[in-house]
Amino acid sequence: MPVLGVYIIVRHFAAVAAVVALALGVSACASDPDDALRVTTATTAAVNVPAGNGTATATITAIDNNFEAQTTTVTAGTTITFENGGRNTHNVVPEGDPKATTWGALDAAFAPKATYSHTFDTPGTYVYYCTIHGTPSAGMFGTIIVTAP
Ligand SMILES: [Cu+2]
Repeated sequence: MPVLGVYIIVRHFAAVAAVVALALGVSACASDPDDALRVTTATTAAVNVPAGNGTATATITAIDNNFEAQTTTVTAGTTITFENGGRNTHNVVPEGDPKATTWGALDAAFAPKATYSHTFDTPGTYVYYCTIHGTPSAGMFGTIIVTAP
């Protein structure tokens, strides 16, 4: 039946259109400030000091819009490099230090593809966030746990 065939084709295109609309919607949301406080899946990473005199390093990547890994555990003395792997400008700001005077990188220093490194010498828990897309406890935030060597 030709009518049924047309109906199936129409239904097929409707499904494709829905998928395309969904993809465009997701894409648009990537730069939408409204999704700044969306719930993201927590991720963790642990880095060990290499044997001998090697310098331990770790990388935390800012994507649109969260930090990967969200929780990073390193040994004191580890240099952590933050890289902006997203398309949006982000920043890395320690909790309680919104101008990043102790460590961190503000917007101008953390555009897409930019990197910022800091060596964490003192054991402790360091909460940081992006002031554009998060708070110290929601959205684009992360925790660095520095353990004693
Ligand atoms: Cu951000």
